[in-house]
Amino acid sequence: MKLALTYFNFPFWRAEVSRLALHLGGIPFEDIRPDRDQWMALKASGTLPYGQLPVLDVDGVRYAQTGAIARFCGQLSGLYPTSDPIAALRVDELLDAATEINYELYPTMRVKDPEEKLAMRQALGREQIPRWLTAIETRLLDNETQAYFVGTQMTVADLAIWRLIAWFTSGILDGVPTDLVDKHPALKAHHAAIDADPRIRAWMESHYPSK
Ligand SMILES: N[C@@H](CCC(=O)N[C@@H](CS)C(=O)NCC(=O)O)C(=O)O
Repeated sequence: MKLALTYFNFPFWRAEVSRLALHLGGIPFEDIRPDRDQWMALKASGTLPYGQLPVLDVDGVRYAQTGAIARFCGQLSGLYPTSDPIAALRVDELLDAATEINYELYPTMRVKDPEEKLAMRQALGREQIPRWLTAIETRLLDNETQAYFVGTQMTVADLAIWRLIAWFTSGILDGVPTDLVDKHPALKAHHAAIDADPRIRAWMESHYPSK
């Protein structure tokens, strides 16, 4: 099976979850990272099913949507519970939660006025994001091990939430406090553990030396 995953050259959860799943599973894939001009050309080409990234080409056929791609890559790489529908349900739930949290932030990215943007982000940092973090942390606490969100092994849900939290705490979102996760010790510990996984560290250091 020939795979090509296309997304921008930064470790945003939408693509990193699948890039890393394939990498950790030892599944060869072409890692395509368009620059701005290539992205504009790709968008204009009409070949993106929903006009957005990420997309995954499988034997020349193009597929889209973050959650669908993450599940598929997770299945190929052993990071998705293919023989346990209940565990799969929980992984799917977390991928969908990540998508919804992401959508909370999107409107703020289109706001031109810096003060209005800051106020929107501060409100999200005070209300919606802490609520989402509490909900996600509860899922982690509900799991038997708490080392992972589902079962006793890493899944794509762990990778998705790890990168999502890295986004919130990176400081790139002006107005969103970078210490939000400090009030969620289990989530913070989970994040630190995934971040310190030697295979993941090696990937991050080789692809994004500053992170
Ligand atoms: N529903 C899509 C949303 C993907 C999405 O919003 N991608 C953004 C990049 S993070 C994008 O392509 N934005 C450019 C655009 O919409 O023109 C998914 O789940 O993958």
